[in-house]
Amino acid sequence: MARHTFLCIDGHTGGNPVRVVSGAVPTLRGETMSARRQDFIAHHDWIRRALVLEPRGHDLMSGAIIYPAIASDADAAILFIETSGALPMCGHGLIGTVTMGLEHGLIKPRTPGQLSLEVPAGRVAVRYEQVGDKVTSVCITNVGSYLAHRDVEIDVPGLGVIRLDVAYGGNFYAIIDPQENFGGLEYITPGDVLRFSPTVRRLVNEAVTITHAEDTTVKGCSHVMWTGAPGEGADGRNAVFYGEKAIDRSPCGTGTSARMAQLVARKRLKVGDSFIHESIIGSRFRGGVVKETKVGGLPGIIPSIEGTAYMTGINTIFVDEGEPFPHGFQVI
Ligand code: PYC
Repeated sequence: MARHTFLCIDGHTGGNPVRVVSGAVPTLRGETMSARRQDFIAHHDWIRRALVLEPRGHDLMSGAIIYPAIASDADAAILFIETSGALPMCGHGLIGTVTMGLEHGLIKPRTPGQLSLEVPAGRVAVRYEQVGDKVTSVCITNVGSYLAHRDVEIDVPGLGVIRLDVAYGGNFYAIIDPQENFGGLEYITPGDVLRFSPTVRRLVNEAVTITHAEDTTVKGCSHVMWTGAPGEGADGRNAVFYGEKAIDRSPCGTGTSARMAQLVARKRLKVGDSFIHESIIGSRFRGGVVKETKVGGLPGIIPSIEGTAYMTGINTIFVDEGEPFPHGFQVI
Protein backbone atom coordinates (compact mmCIF):
# COMPACT_ATOMS: atom_id res chain seq x y z
CA MET A 1 0.00 0.00 0.00
CA ALA A 2 1.31 3.45 -0.92
CA ARG A 3 2.10 6.02 1.70
CA HIS A 4 2.17 9.64 0.51
CA THR A 5 4.04 12.27 2.53
CA PHE A 6 3.16 15.98 2.34
CA LEU A 7 5.33 18.65 3.95
CA CYS A 8 3.04 21.43 5.13
CA ILE A 9 3.46 24.74 6.91
CA ASP A 10 0.40 25.56 8.98
CA GLY A 11 -0.69 29.03 10.01
CA HIS A 12 -3.62 31.39 10.15
CA THR A 13 -4.73 34.67 8.69
CA GLY A 14 -7.06 36.61 10.97
CA GLY A 15 -7.84 33.36 12.77
CA ASN A 16 -8.72 31.27 9.71
CA PRO A 17 -6.39 28.33 8.99
CA VAL A 18 -3.97 28.18 6.07
CA ARG A 19 -2.10 24.97 5.29
CA VAL A 20 0.67 25.59 2.75
CA VAL A 21 1.77 22.43 0.94
CA SER A 22 5.41 22.59 0.01
CA GLY A 23 6.26 19.33 -1.71
CA ALA A 24 5.22 16.01 -3.31
CA VAL A 25 2.48 17.58 -5.41
CA PRO A 26 1.29 16.41 -8.83
CA THR A 27 2.26 18.06 -12.08
CA LEU A 28 -0.88 19.70 -13.51
CA ARG A 29 -1.87 19.94 -17.17
CA GLY A 30 -3.05 23.13 -18.86
CA GLU A 31 -1.78 26.46 -20.12
CA THR A 32 -3.32 28.54 -17.32
CA MET A 33 -4.01 28.09 -13.61
CA SER A 34 -7.73 27.98 -14.44
CA ALA A 35 -7.11 24.96 -16.73
CA ARG A 36 -4.73 23.42 -14.18
CA ARG A 37 -7.41 23.82 -11.48
CA GLN A 38 -9.77 21.80 -13.70
CA ASP A 39 -7.08 19.13 -14.13
CA PHE A 40 -6.56 19.00 -10.35
CA ILE A 41 -10.33 18.67 -9.73
CA ALA A 42 -10.63 15.89 -12.35
CA HIS A 43 -7.57 13.82 -11.41
CA HIS A 44 -6.06 14.81 -8.07
CA ASP A 45 -8.86 16.04 -5.80
CA TRP A 46 -8.09 13.23 -3.32
CA ILE A 47 -5.06 15.28 -2.24
CA ARG A 48 -7.29 18.19 -1.27
CA ARG A 49 -9.69 15.90 0.55
CA ALA A 50 -6.87 14.10 2.38
CA LEU A 51 -5.18 17.33 3.51
CA VAL A 52 -8.18 19.47 4.50
CA LEU A 53 -10.92 17.08 5.66
CA GLU A 54 -10.91 14.98 8.82
CA PRO A 55 -8.93 13.24 10.24
CA ARG A 56 -5.95 15.35 9.01
CA GLY A 57 -7.92 18.58 8.70
CA HIS A 58 -11.26 19.84 9.96
CA ASP A 59 -14.44 21.62 8.83
CA LEU A 60 -12.73 25.00 8.28
CA MET A 61 -9.41 23.86 6.85
CA SER A 62 -8.11 25.87 3.95
CA GLY A 63 -4.78 25.79 2.20
CA ALA A 64 -2.76 26.16 -0.97
CA ILE A 65 -0.19 24.41 -3.09
CA ILE A 66 2.67 26.53 -4.43
CA TYR A 67 3.66 25.78 -8.04
CA PRO A 68 6.34 27.27 -10.28
CA ALA A 69 5.05 30.17 -12.39
CA ILE A 70 3.65 29.39 -15.84
CA ALA A 71 4.15 32.88 -17.32
CA SER A 72 7.70 34.21 -17.56
CA ASP A 73 6.74 37.45 -15.76
CA ALA A 74 5.11 35.73 -12.74
CA ASP A 75 6.84 34.73 -9.50
CA ALA A 76 4.73 31.66 -8.65
CA ALA A 77 1.41 29.97 -9.33
CA ILE A 78 -1.00 29.05 -6.55
CA LEU A 79 -3.69 26.36 -6.35
CA PHE A 80 -6.16 26.70 -3.47
CA ILE A 81 -7.47 23.69 -1.58
CA GLU A 82 -10.31 24.05 0.88
CA THR A 83 -13.12 22.03 2.44
CA SER A 84 -15.51 23.50 -0.17
CA GLY A 85 -13.27 22.58 -3.12
CA ALA A 86 -10.38 23.95 -5.14
CA LEU A 87 -11.41 27.61 -5.10
CA PRO A 88 -10.65 30.00 -7.98
CA MET A 89 -9.20 32.44 -5.43
CA CYS A 90 -8.88 32.73 -1.66
CA GLY A 91 -7.83 36.00 -0.02
CA HIS A 92 -7.00 34.89 3.50
CA GLY A 93 -5.37 31.81 1.97
CA LEU A 94 -3.16 33.90 -0.30
CA ILE A 95 -2.13 36.26 2.52
CA GLY A 96 -1.08 33.17 4.51
CA THR A 97 0.57 31.44 1.54
CA VAL A 98 2.61 34.52 0.63
CA THR A 99 3.63 35.05 4.27
CA MET A 100 4.74 31.49 4.93
CA GLY A 101 6.03 30.97 1.39
CA LEU A 102 8.36 33.97 1.73
CA GLU A 103 9.38 33.24 5.32
CA HIS A 104 10.40 29.69 4.33
CA GLY A 105 11.96 30.44 0.94
CA LEU A 106 9.24 28.63 -1.05
CA ILE A 107 8.45 31.82 -2.96
CA LYS A 108 11.40 33.81 -4.22
CA PRO A 109 10.47 37.34 -5.34
CA ARG A 110 12.21 38.69 -8.42
CA THR A 111 11.78 42.17 -6.91
CA PRO A 112 11.84 42.34 -3.09
CA GLY A 113 8.57 43.65 -1.69
CA GLN A 114 6.41 42.64 -4.62
CA LEU A 115 5.10 39.57 -6.40
CA SER A 116 3.04 38.75 -9.43
CA LEU A 117 1.11 35.53 -8.84
CA GLU A 118 -1.01 33.33 -11.09
CA VAL A 119 -4.13 31.99 -9.41
CA PRO A 120 -7.04 30.14 -11.08
CA ALA A 121 -9.13 33.35 -11.06
CA GLY A 122 -6.43 35.33 -12.93
CA ARG A 123 -3.32 37.34 -12.13
CA VAL A 124 -2.89 39.13 -8.81
CA ALA A 125 -0.25 41.62 -7.73
CA VAL A 126 1.11 41.50 -4.19
CA ARG A 127 3.02 44.01 -2.11
CA TYR A 128 4.41 42.89 1.21
CA GLU A 129 6.36 44.25 4.15
CA GLN A 130 8.97 42.27 6.01
CA VAL A 131 10.79 43.00 9.27
CA GLY A 132 13.71 40.60 9.66
CA ASP A 133 12.35 37.13 8.90
CA LYS A 134 8.71 38.06 9.58
CA VAL A 135 6.37 39.15 6.79
CA THR A 136 4.31 41.72 8.67
CA SER A 137 1.69 42.58 6.06
CA VAL A 138 0.51 41.40 2.65
CA CYS A 139 -1.59 43.54 0.31
CA ILE A 140 -3.20 41.80 -2.68
CA THR A 141 -4.51 43.66 -5.69
CA ASN A 142 -7.22 41.19 -6.53
CA VAL A 143 -8.94 40.09 -9.73
CA GLY A 144 -11.80 42.09 -11.28
CA SER A 145 -14.81 41.95 -8.96
CA TYR A 146 -18.41 42.83 -9.79
CA LEU A 147 -22.04 42.80 -8.75
CA ALA A 148 -23.63 39.94 -10.72
CA HIS A 149 -27.28 39.94 -9.52
CA ARG A 150 -29.23 42.55 -7.52
CA ASP A 151 -32.24 42.14 -5.24
CA VAL A 152 -32.67 38.38 -5.55
CA GLU A 153 -35.62 37.32 -3.37
CA ILE A 154 -35.76 33.92 -1.71
CA ASP A 155 -38.10 32.52 0.95
CA VAL A 156 -35.97 30.92 3.67
CA PRO A 157 -37.85 28.55 6.03
CA GLY A 158 -37.51 29.88 9.58
CA LEU A 159 -36.49 33.38 8.43
CA GLY A 160 -38.98 34.47 5.77
CA VAL A 161 -38.37 36.38 2.57
CA ILE A 162 -34.78 37.57 2.25
CA ARG A 163 -33.50 39.96 -0.42
CA LEU A 164 -29.83 39.65 -1.33
CA ASP A 165 -27.22 40.57 -3.93
CA VAL A 166 -24.80 38.17 -5.62
CA ALA A 167 -21.30 39.57 -6.17
CA TYR A 168 -18.00 38.11 -7.37
CA GLY A 169 -14.63 38.77 -5.73
CA GLY A 170 -12.79 35.58 -6.73
CA ASN A 171 -15.76 33.42 -5.64
CA PHE A 172 -19.47 34.19 -5.88
CA TYR A 173 -21.11 35.50 -2.69
CA ALA A 174 -24.74 35.86 -1.67
CA ILE A 175 -24.57 39.07 0.39
CA ILE A 176 -27.32 39.64 2.94
CA ASP A 177 -27.72 43.15 4.33
CA PRO A 178 -29.91 43.88 7.38
CA GLN A 179 -33.60 44.03 6.43
CA GLU A 180 -37.07 43.20 7.79
CA ASN A 181 -36.45 39.47 8.35
CA PHE A 182 -32.74 39.80 9.27
CA GLY A 183 -31.81 42.50 11.76
CA GLY A 184 -28.06 42.12 11.23
CA LEU A 185 -25.29 39.80 12.34
CA GLU A 186 -25.58 41.02 15.93
CA TYR A 187 -29.10 39.55 16.14
CA ILE A 188 -28.23 35.98 15.08
CA THR A 189 -25.88 33.36 16.50
CA PRO A 190 -23.07 31.46 14.71
CA GLY A 191 -25.39 28.44 15.01
CA ASP A 192 -28.03 30.34 13.01
CA VAL A 193 -25.43 31.16 10.32
CA LEU A 194 -24.55 27.46 10.04
CA ARG A 195 -28.23 26.45 10.00
CA PHE A 196 -29.61 28.96 7.46
CA SER A 197 -26.69 29.33 5.06
CA PRO A 198 -26.90 25.99 3.21
CA THR A 199 -30.57 26.71 2.45
CA VAL A 200 -29.79 30.27 1.36
CA ARG A 201 -27.07 28.98 -0.96
CA ARG A 202 -29.33 26.32 -2.47
CA LEU A 203 -32.23 28.76 -3.00
CA VAL A 204 -29.98 31.42 -4.58
CA ASN A 205 -28.52 28.88 -6.99
CA GLU A 206 -32.06 27.80 -7.92
CA ALA A 207 -33.26 31.40 -8.32
CA VAL A 208 -30.53 32.74 -10.63
CA THR A 209 -27.92 31.34 -12.99
CA ILE A 210 -24.53 32.39 -11.71
CA THR A 211 -21.64 32.09 -14.16
CA HIS A 212 -18.49 34.18 -14.34
CA ALA A 213 -18.65 36.76 -17.12
CA GLU A 214 -15.29 35.65 -18.61
CA ASP A 215 -14.47 32.17 -17.24
CA THR A 216 -17.43 29.79 -17.53
CA THR A 217 -15.66 27.16 -15.40
CA VAL A 218 -16.38 29.43 -12.42
CA LYS A 219 -20.05 29.12 -11.60
CA GLY A 220 -22.53 28.98 -8.76
CA CYS A 221 -22.82 30.77 -5.45
CA SER A 222 -20.42 29.00 -3.06
CA HIS A 223 -20.27 31.45 -0.14
CA VAL A 224 -22.92 33.27 1.91
CA MET A 225 -22.08 36.58 3.63
CA TRP A 226 -24.21 37.85 6.51
CA THR A 227 -23.48 41.49 7.36
CA GLY A 228 -23.95 43.61 10.44
CA ALA A 229 -22.89 46.62 12.46
CA PRO A 230 -19.09 47.03 12.67
CA GLY A 231 -17.06 47.68 15.80
CA GLU A 232 -15.32 51.01 16.36
CA GLY A 233 -12.96 51.93 13.53
CA ALA A 234 -14.34 49.34 11.08
CA ASP A 235 -16.62 49.97 8.10
CA GLY A 236 -18.34 46.60 7.96
CA ARG A 237 -18.66 43.28 9.76
CA ASN A 238 -19.44 39.90 8.27
CA ALA A 239 -19.79 36.19 8.84
CA VAL A 240 -18.97 34.22 5.70
CA PHE A 241 -20.26 30.68 5.43
CA TYR A 242 -18.44 28.20 3.16
CA GLY A 243 -18.23 24.47 2.57
CA GLU A 244 -20.72 22.49 4.63
CA LYS A 245 -20.03 23.72 8.16
CA ALA A 246 -17.55 26.60 8.07
CA ILE A 247 -17.73 30.25 9.14
CA ASP A 248 -14.64 32.15 8.06
CA ARG A 249 -12.76 33.37 11.13
CA SER A 250 -11.01 35.99 9.00
CA PRO A 251 -12.90 38.85 7.33
CA CYS A 252 -12.63 36.84 4.06
CA GLY A 253 -10.54 38.33 1.27
CA THR A 254 -12.64 37.37 -1.73
CA GLY A 255 -15.73 38.20 0.34
CA THR A 256 -14.35 41.65 1.13
CA SER A 257 -13.64 42.12 -2.60
CA ALA A 258 -17.19 41.05 -3.52
CA ARG A 259 -18.62 43.31 -0.79
CA MET A 260 -16.70 46.35 -2.07
CA ALA A 261 -17.81 45.60 -5.67
CA GLN A 262 -21.43 45.46 -4.47
CA LEU A 263 -21.09 48.69 -2.46
CA VAL A 264 -19.49 50.52 -5.41
CA ALA A 265 -22.28 49.32 -7.73
CA ARG A 266 -24.80 50.59 -5.18
CA LYS A 267 -22.91 53.92 -4.88
CA ARG A 268 -22.09 53.37 -1.20
CA LEU A 269 -18.31 53.29 -1.92
CA LYS A 270 -16.16 54.86 -4.63
CA VAL A 271 -12.72 54.56 -6.19
CA GLY A 272 -10.04 55.55 -3.66
CA ASP A 273 -12.11 54.58 -0.62
CA SER A 274 -10.81 52.17 1.99
CA PHE A 275 -13.04 49.62 3.71
CA ILE A 276 -12.00 48.08 7.02
CA HIS A 277 -13.78 44.75 7.24
CA GLU A 278 -14.23 42.90 10.52
CA SER A 279 -14.78 39.17 10.95
CA ILE A 280 -17.05 37.29 13.32
CA ILE A 281 -14.15 37.08 15.82
CA GLY A 282 -13.12 40.73 15.38
CA SER A 283 -10.05 40.25 13.14
CA ARG A 284 -9.70 42.85 10.37
CA PHE A 285 -8.60 43.28 6.75
CA ARG A 286 -8.06 46.64 5.10
CA GLY A 287 -9.89 46.68 1.78
CA GLY A 288 -9.50 49.32 -0.90
CA VAL A 289 -11.22 50.25 -4.15
CA VAL A 290 -8.23 50.61 -6.48
CA LYS A 291 -9.98 51.43 -9.77
CA GLU A 292 -12.96 50.71 -11.95
CA THR A 293 -12.76 47.95 -14.54
CA LYS A 294 -14.94 45.78 -16.78
CA VAL A 295 -15.37 42.04 -16.28
CA GLY A 296 -16.71 40.49 -19.49
CA GLY A 297 -18.25 43.86 -20.36
CA LEU A 298 -19.88 44.29 -16.94
CA PRO A 299 -18.90 47.21 -14.70
CA GLY A 300 -16.69 46.18 -11.80
CA ILE A 301 -13.73 47.16 -9.70
CA ILE A 302 -10.19 46.10 -8.95
CA PRO A 303 -10.11 45.74 -5.17
CA SER A 304 -7.21 45.40 -2.76
CA ILE A 305 -7.14 43.44 0.48
CA GLU A 306 -4.48 43.65 3.15
CA GLY A 307 -3.84 41.54 6.24
CA THR A 308 -1.28 39.64 8.29
CA ALA A 309 -0.70 35.92 8.75
CA TYR A 310 1.14 33.87 11.36
CA MET A 311 2.76 30.46 11.25
CA THR A 312 1.50 27.95 13.83
CA GLY A 313 3.64 24.93 13.03
CA ILE A 314 5.29 22.59 10.56
CA ASN A 315 3.40 19.44 9.78
CA THR A 316 4.58 16.31 7.98
CA ILE A 317 1.32 14.65 6.92
CA PHE A 318 1.06 10.99 5.93
CA VAL A 319 -1.67 9.62 3.71
CA ASP A 320 -1.51 5.86 4.05
CA GLU A 321 -3.66 4.08 1.46
CA GLY A 322 -3.96 1.08 3.82
CA GLU A 323 -5.82 2.96 6.58
CA PRO A 324 -9.63 3.38 6.67
CA PHE A 325 -9.87 7.11 5.79
CA PRO A 326 -6.93 8.00 3.53
CA HIS A 327 -8.97 10.50 1.50
CA GLY A 328 -10.77 12.21 4.37
CA PHE A 329 -14.36 12.51 5.48
CA GLN A 330 -16.79 15.06 6.85
CA VAL A 331 -19.59 14.58 9.38
CA ILE A 332 -22.48 16.74 8.20
O1 PYC B 1 -10.44 34.83 2.31
O2 PYC B 1 -11.19 34.64 0.27
C1 PYC B 1 -11.11 34.25 1.43
C2 PYC B 1 -11.81 33.02 1.83
C3 PYC B 1 -12.60 32.22 1.06
C4 PYC B 1 -13.05 31.19 1.88
C5 PYC B 1 -12.52 31.38 3.12
N1 PYC B 1 -11.77 32.51 3.06
